[in-house]
Amino acid sequence: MDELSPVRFEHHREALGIGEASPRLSWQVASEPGWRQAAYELAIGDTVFRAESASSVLVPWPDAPLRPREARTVRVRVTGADGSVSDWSDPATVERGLDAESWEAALISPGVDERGPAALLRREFTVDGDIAFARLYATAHGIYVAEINGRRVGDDALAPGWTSYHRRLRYQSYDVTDLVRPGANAIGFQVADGWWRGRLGFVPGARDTYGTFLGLLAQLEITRTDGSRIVIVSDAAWRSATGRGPVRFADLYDGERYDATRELPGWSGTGFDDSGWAACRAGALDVATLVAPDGPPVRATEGRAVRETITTPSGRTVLDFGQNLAGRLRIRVRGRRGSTVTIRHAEVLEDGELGTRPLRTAQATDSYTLRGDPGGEDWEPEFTIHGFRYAEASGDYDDLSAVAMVYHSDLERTGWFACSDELLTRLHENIVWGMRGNFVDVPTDCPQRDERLGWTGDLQVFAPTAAYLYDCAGFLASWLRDLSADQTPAGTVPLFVPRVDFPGPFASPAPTAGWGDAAVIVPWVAYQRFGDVGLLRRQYASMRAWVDGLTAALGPGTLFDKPAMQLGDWLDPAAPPDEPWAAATDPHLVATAYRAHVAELLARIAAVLGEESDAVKYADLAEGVRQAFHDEYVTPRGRIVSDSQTAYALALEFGLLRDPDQRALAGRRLVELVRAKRHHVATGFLGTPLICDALTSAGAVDDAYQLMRQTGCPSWLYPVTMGATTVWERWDSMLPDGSVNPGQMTSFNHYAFGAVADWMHRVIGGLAPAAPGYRELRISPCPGGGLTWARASHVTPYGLAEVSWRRSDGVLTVDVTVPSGCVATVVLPGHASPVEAGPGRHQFSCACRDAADDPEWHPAPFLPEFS
Ligand code: RAM
Repeated sequence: MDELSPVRFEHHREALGIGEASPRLSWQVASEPGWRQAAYELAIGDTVFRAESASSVLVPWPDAPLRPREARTVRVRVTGADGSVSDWSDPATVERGLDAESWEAALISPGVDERGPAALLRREFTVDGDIAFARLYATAHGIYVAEINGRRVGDDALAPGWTSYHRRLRYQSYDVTDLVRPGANAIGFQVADGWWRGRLGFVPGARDTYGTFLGLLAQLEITRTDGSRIVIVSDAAWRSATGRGPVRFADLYDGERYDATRELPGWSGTGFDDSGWAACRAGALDVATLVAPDGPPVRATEGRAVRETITTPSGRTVLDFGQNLAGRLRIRVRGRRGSTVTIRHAEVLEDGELGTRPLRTAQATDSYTLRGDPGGEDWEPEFTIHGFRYAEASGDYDDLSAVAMVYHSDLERTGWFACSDELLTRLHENIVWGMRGNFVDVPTDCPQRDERLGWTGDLQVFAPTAAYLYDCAGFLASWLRDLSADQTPAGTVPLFVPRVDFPGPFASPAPTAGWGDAAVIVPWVAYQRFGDVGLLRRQYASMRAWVDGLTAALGPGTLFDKPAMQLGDWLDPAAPPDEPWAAATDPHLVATAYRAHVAELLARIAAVLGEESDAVKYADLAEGVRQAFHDEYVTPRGRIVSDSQTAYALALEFGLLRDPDQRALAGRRLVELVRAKRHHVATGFLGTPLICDALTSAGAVDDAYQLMRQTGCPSWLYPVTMGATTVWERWDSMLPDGSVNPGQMTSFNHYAFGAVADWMHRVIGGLAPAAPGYRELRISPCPGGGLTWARASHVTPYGLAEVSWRRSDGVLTVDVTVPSGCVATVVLPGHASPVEAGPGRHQFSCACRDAADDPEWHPAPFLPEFS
């Protein structure tokens, strides 16, 4: 009979301490082909709720809302249209966190506060009676780690993560039942500067972004077997020490200095003498700003061994982990007490030495002073993170070994892709690593230099790829809440979320196309991929504020030509290294195209939400802006000002050309331009995600393949041929001679150009959503580029979908898996009439040209050759 997954609550991977009182429920069915769900039953505790419904994704919570702290166990079973009834699923437990009224704790700060070292805060307490279970709820101004009776609480890192702290401060809920005991207990916290007041951003000297004092809010609730509760809260009775513990210094950018000779054994246990410590100061905190997580925390997800130990030309020891990643080293070292090991991190080698210039001012240096244990000692920093592949170890020690611990938001992997071209497969792997390195609580541009900000434009282009590779629905939902919270009163979306108002040109956000548009595009993508209409509803006011704010500033049917400064098609290869905005495409053309596109999307969103008059209003707006675009930038026959690949790609993919002749000419012109560059990339952040789709829909999929398979610089595969293990910020972050690009911004781990993976999944793999949440799929692989096989698989909200094709002897064979509850439209190359496929596995085949027959394109340039 059918197998059912346990129920999931909202988008939580772990449903302990959730914020929702009525969490929506989802499950997946593994069914026989042809089976359809007709009804479901949810057993919540002892009560069963039945609904005649085919839905299995984000169905409404049928019971009374959860009260704060309340836990429920939920099981599901389904009835098929054929009358068959499944077994009950395994139980899944949900537990709500606290609401604003539940907080009794006070925000406390160390009595003596000192910048740099982690502060220690502690108290002892007694538990009388037997313990049933215990929860710790905590957050900080800074980043924290808790210990109870000498044992670490939880396995997450960099808590509470980074949100728009003054508007939304996330707290964590931990099950600490196993750490507390009847009788005497102690709890201790280390709190370090983190995002709160550590270095943040690229403006020299920028720190104290959110405040000047560290703070801790902690509430430990111990429930006895008789149901009564003991509550231990942070308050002025806690004791604190700063500058006494082993963490001498900790900063996200600069690294951590740990002196093991200064460890305070037993500091988080009972009987520790803290009489010399200072009393804590209690401060004020608006508990209404406290929020529970929407997605999983940051964790170590993998440890990577040293691939090679290198002795550099200057005689230094550099460990190569063979993979660029975000994380930190876990070392085992033996040596003399008091001697220090220093570890510097970098993504590349330059002239055989650690290449730290791309880090700009981030020091990315950790150090460990040894206790001198004869058997060796283990250490990993807690309060920092680095983007690196190489680590240089120096100092006075006998021996040292290291593992690179990979840290990112602990999302569930849901998407895979591979094909017969090893370089393309490696590119895809690099894109996955680009996501891993940058989905570290916030979607950052890069993980290594003095930046690491939630740049809105980067995520806007990468969101479809991200949503395929990992279940990031909760992660995106959280970030979008910050986006809304951080919009200006005029609706302007900041360039990076959480918003940081640095002095200088970034002091207050100005409307920026492609970046601010994340407000509409990211929720739309999340809706398409995860089927969450509730998210659209929640973000709707934010979307409208962005679009209406622009209308107020620019007028209804107008160009987006103010302010003068737009980021445009950022970092196209024509832009000089230090003028990344100076792209080939007019930035106001780009901005106007985005404005029309986003107004159109908002009209569709309004229709989905039943906001009929808004749907008309935004459709009119879109039409007006399209007309303005047309009047200003398009010739009657269909040439577009700038005459660049990005200009045509935008016009074609955003549906800005209504006249079929104009569209046809624009498509042909785009192909000419792509060939003129001999299939080298000529697009930046905003054109790159569209170019392959634009070629494909212009009927030139072979040119898209040629572009995709190009290995010369600039191209997607050029970095792969240079040994890249992640996606680079620039097409040529490393120049062909192996030197590092001289530009100020030269990251080797930026996901933006990896947005092309979405085309790989949908067009090479042939796996695309055709209705929200993949309830309907479009399966239409387009073999080409000499590939002999490809495979794309994705765990949709309904279960696994897979397309796998191979071609030989003029025959294309396509194996397809359609999840239960879904229907696929299968379109085979050269076959005009699509076929419908229901849940289950199917095989199709058709005549198809052989891989070896794929046109090898011999360009006859229409434009001067690319140099
Ligand atoms: C760079 C960032 C980011 C980009 C902005 C415009 O500093 O790294 O990728 O969005 O500039």
